[in-house]
Amino acid sequence: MTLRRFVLAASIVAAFWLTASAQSPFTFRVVATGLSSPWEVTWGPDGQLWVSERTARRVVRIDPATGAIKPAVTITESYDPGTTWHEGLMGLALHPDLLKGVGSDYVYVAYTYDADPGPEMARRFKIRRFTYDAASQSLTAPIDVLANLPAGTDHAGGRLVIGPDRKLYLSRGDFGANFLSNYCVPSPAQLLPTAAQVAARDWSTYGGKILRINLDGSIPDDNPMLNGVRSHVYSYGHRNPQGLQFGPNGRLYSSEHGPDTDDELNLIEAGGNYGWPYVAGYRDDRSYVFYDWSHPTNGVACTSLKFDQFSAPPEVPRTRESEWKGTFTPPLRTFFTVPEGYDIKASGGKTIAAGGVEVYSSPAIPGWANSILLPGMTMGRVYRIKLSADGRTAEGENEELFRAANRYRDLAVSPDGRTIFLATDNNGFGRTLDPAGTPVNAFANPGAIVAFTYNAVAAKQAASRRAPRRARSPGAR
Ligand SMILES: [Ca+2]
Ligand SMILES: [Ca+2]
Ligand SMILES: [Ca+2]
Repeated sequence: MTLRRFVLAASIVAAFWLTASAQSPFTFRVVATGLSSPWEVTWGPDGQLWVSERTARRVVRIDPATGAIKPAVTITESYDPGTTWHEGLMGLALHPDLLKGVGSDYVYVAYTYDADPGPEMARRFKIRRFTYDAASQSLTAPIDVLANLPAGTDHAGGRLVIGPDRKLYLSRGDFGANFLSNYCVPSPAQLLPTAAQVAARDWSTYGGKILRINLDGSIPDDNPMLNGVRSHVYSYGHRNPQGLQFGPNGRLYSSEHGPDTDDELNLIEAGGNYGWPYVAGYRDDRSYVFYDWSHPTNGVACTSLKFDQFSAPPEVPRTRESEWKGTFTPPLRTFFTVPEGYDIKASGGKTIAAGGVEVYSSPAIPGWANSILLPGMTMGRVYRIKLSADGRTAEGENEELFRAANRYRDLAVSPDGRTIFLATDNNGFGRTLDPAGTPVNAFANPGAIVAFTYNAVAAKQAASRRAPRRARSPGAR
């Protein structure tokens, strides 16, 4: 054996030992750092990771092997005041024919902007299409697909995907209505557009919705009729649906932030009403009651009331979940539904702050095919939820993965199914848990793309180490 071969063999053994000695079947690496609020990460047909940076207002392409960051465009019109995490450049979706040489090299983005040319601030949201120029590796020829969508300072949704039907799907939140600084703003989540509004291209009811949009921005002929009106609205009754992804089964899944309980995983179906603000999670009257702060009774002005997350004065109308008789589509799973009589104020919230979703469909990781991967931003981990064969229900326990002091905002899976890429929040907003479960607000890998790669050999060794464990006798503890 030559020295070179020996060194190579030794390094392979060392790498093998290091991998195998770790209990996890996944090896971790930092792919790229120095990003500003990476918000969407998606695998491109060019073998690059396409990333939107919410606060930097850029779309970048990142080489998953070297971490080299190649800016494709900066969208100066994208508006982010730097004081919330619900504004700026959010959604990013690649046309299914991108780089296939058929003249459809399109990339779609979704972002907040100021529609008022003067000093006034008129927050709106839009979908814009760019054409990718492979020679210059840049996004060119911007065209607005759909503009003048409503926006706010909170709960923006903002995830953008293209379905197998080649329609754009965009999630929109309720803009924080009836909550915190927006407590006098009425909830848009149950509002449906009238025929007159659609004719006038007035999209002001589109908060708390998932929209389905033709690639040219028009309303698809086969969108659901809701209250006798066809619009871009595909489903409604949403609070803050930040995750949106189609599975290979053609089904559309969404994650949604709940209030103090009941973040949700939903199967999105045409015309579905997902309950907000009348219902959080299941219609079970556990903990959540709808306080309609924006519509106080007895002639009281909302602005004269002091908002309190846990109790409301008598002038604020309240509706228990069971009192609302609307048609309701329950979630596939909640994170988490509390027991009867749970005291949120005393015992704390039970949410995970659900980030983007990915439908895992590869055979590469045994047992994972047909699962949802769902980051919990405040939990410093990713949840894996197994779906039933028909994709209509969630089965078994959640598996918790990739624990680190990171706020995982979004994820992507490599085509071989072995690597999960995760985009992380920057320091400055929010908190998460470190692997020991301690709350932290300084993160392990802020503003980064990190990767976990499955190692079949390490997985097999970990399994064989676990196998011989003998049953303990009852008194052995
Ligand atoms: Ca993604
Ligand atoms: Ca719901
Ligand atoms: Ca409930």
